[in-house]
Amino acid sequence: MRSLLVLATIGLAAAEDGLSGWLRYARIKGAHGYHNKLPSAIVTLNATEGLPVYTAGQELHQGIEGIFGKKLELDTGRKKGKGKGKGQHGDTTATVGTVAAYVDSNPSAASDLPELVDDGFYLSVSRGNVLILGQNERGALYGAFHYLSLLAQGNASDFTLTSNPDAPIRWVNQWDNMQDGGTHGSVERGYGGDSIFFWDGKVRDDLSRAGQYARLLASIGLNAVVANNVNADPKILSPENMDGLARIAAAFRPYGVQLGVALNFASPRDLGGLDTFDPLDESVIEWWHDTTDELYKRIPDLAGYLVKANSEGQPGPMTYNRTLADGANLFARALQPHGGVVLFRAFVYDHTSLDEDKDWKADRANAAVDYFDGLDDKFEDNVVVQIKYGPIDFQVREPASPLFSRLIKTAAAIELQVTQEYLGQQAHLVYLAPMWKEILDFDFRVDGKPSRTADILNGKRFNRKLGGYAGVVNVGTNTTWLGSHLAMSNLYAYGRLAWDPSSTSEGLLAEWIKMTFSDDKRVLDVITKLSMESWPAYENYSGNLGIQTLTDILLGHYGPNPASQDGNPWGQWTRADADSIGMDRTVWNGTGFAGQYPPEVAARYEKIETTPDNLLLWFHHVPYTHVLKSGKTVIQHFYDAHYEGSAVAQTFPRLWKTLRGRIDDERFEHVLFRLEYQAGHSLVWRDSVNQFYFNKSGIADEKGRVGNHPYRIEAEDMKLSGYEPYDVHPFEAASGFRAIVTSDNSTQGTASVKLHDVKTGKYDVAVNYYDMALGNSTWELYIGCDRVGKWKGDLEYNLGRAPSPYVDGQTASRVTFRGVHIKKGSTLKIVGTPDGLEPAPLDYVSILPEGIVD
Ligand code: GCW
Repeated sequence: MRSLLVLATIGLAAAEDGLSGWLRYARIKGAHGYHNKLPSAIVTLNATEGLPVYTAGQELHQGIEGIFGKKLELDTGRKKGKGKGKGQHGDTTATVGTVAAYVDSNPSAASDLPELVDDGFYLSVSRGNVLILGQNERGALYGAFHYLSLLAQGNASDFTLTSNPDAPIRWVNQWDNMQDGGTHGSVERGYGGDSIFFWDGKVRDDLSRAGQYARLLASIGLNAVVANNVNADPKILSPENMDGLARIAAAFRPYGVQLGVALNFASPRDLGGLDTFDPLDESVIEWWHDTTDELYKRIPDLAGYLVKANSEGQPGPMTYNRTLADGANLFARALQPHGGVVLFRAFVYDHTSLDEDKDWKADRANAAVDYFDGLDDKFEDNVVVQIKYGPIDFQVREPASPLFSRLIKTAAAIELQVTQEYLGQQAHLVYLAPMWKEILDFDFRVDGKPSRTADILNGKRFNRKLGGYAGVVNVGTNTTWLGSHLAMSNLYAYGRLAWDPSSTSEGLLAEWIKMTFSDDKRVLDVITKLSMESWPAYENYSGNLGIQTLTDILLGHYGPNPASQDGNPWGQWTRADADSIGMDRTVWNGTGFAGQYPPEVAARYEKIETTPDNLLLWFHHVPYTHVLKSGKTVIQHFYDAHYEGSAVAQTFPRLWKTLRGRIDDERFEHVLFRLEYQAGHSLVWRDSVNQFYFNKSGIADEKGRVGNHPYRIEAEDMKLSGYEPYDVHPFEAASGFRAIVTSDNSTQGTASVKLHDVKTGKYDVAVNYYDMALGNSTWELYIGCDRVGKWKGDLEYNLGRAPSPYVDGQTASRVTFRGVHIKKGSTLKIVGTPDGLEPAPLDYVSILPEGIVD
């Protein structure tokens, strides 16, 4: 017991599972020295248990005790505020409440207080006296979290700050299914475990994680969560589930986070038993009004609705030849009496009829602007059109969606994706703030005037009241929330950017690192470096020059598979052939997409010369030999970028290892495992994409690397017993296009080779294998009689990325044994033991001299 207590008070070496995210309130260095700069008591004004001002008091209490070991007196019974931050406690006080509650007791203070908008706060710290005032209760909580964030970063200096959110809509979308199973399991495109909200078709009994989630979200200024998937199950609106939703809303309420609900457009028919869901039909209108009233009876502060209509098989107004505005307004009108808003998604396209072979001008990228054409003045005031940042679908690089510049009267929100669907699924570190910033800072030049995306979203550019941000987050029951500790920087950055899009990517990272790990300079430097290099590296090894993430778009959206982009109606085309590549989206000769932008921008994208290299293939179809502004040809850029990007990924685990002992072992090992995996998988990406385009174009790599791997021994070239060669599909997902698999599912296989050409010495031995989600094969590597290592094919349990049953670029993985002593002429042997339907597949072994990775 005693030792437990000691551990708890030191708080340093304790294992951490990530559950409190950046809100750890961990003791900081020299904590005691701050005590005289801190308040001695907390006073909450008009606090009601279960509402944000009350929560703010609790957080301040808990936070200051955690960070500094100073226990404050907490006075929650106070009805009236006192003088500026001074309590009756003799010395210093932190006072927290709404402006109204404060002014009520100090009418003369009113003139000194700044203008606050909804959710804004005023914070003043003066020699331990702290005044935290919110425009509303939620704002007061935001102010408290802000103060605590500074304290956790070791900043207790005097200052005053007025902080207003840039935009009112700062929502989270969860794509949580009510039922596990189906094509996506519990959370669609979620890589952090099952839904924290739903199980077995119902709202979970235990919603403690929902409350903890709301706490994290409130601390970064996010104000609503749509808990169920946009591919919505009509049953979400059954009376029992409405009761369940009310429980979720209750779990959120102490943090000022409101609940939103995603709707299935056909609910009046599929749940309500009507014979139609036509948005202009009286019975349908009435059904939605009644249902909305029912919901508000249970959840008076419901934020509103989110609707995906006429997209990817979902029903919508166009089923009845009605417009998208007719659809959106149906919900908007039902919500108006209650003050709710409807976020209506612009992600509308037909995934069944586009044909790139028949029609050079067909283009999915055109869909949103086409479908919303002519509707700008047709929407009710409480409709916000929610637009994905790019015109296709969360790719590693897209131009900003032109729809932002086409809706002048209609409010807009940007949809960003925190869950890394196309960006490594949290098994790869990819810090997304720099990418989001590029989109938010993009200037559309509407009417030749500055028109940054962020200023369109906050309503300033077109004089609108509503607008903002929606982030697809998809946390799950995993204690890391997203499946990876480092991925949480994306959630942090998302919330903070929605509050203030002028924040810098590095600045946000630094805050997050200090609160999540420590303010140790080395920790700060290493995580900053890794994170800031991660998006460019991922872009380099996944898809360059605006060609999109060259992933398997028909399966898990994870591993490389460039061919899957083309030849299907999903419209994520590259139009790669033997000579040329890229989508011609020009007006003069292509799909016309470039013309959807305002004239200045349209003119820039229309011409190759003025299109930036990083979007060249998004807008233009060019020969592989086309020379870029950089002076390289397109194909050589591909080769080089894939080598450069994967080389950067090799540095990640090495750098991370320098932090051993500077952060707790639990998180250290968890992250190291992922970074090692990423380094290996980045090589799979590099080789697959390079092989693919080499094979297509027949143009050799000037530097002689592609297809030339002198340190590799292909498994299919080894002496096999119980193993047999296997042609991999897609071919480029295997070195030499082939792998080996055990001859049946129950007998071991052996692959061996005599190392005649290897000089005696120390080597890193890397083995590339495939870890399918069909079993847990075991592999053992021997050099001579010594077993160098043994590993299991259990990544499907250890990495959250989408599971796959195939031998392909998604399951291709690498394990490396370092510093292995090898004698010339010794025998290398791998014994594979299949399990379930996984036949211990092997691709190749690399015997690498020090400093070489291939
Ligand atoms: O990115 C695609 C995803 C789908 C998703 C859809 C959407 C919820 O692959 O899983 O469905 O977009 O955004 O609606």
